[in-house]
Amino acid sequence: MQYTNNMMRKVLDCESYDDMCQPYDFSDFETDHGNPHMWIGGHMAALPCAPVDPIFWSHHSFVDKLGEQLQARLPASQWRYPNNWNIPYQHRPGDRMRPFPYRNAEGLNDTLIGRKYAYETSPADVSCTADLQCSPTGLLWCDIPATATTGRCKAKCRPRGACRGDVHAMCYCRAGTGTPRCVAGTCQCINT
Ligand SMILES: [Cu+2]
Repeated sequence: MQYTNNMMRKVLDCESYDDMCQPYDFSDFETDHGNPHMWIGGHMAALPCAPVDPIFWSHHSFVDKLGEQLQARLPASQWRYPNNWNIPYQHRPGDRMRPFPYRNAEGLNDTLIGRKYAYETSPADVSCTADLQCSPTGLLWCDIPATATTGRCKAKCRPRGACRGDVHAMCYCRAGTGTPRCVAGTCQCINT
């Protein structure tokens, strides 16, 4: 969202996590991510309350996805939180990420923070006739109206998310967490 090809190229051409953060006080990664906060304005333009705007989550998911794409290109040895004398206060590896119970460097460790996110790029052409055309990894589905033969690729919902009728294809379950089912308008993962 709001990213040009050049902005994405600047991230994906970085040679390490540290490289992406340089210079620490004003990196392109930070600036290019910050501009949509200001253009959108309102809550988005104020650090303490930006997350109350729903678009915050869409924007930051994309920023995270860019980082994940760079990580996939680099050897693991280049994806380390920097530790040197010129890192600003509150950004050092051992500083706390308030209000969360984590330190900055721990943010790069999916196991430690108990979160593992998956990202999928929308197909260039979102018209579809089958789920597999939308999503090789299963995060998207093909929504075909009852009165049509072609539909559009859309994101699935996670457990407790809303779904329609008994359209099980709208629901997503991580591997090993059960079979996705739409039950009375709510996505569930059912162990069979
Ligand atoms: Cu932000």
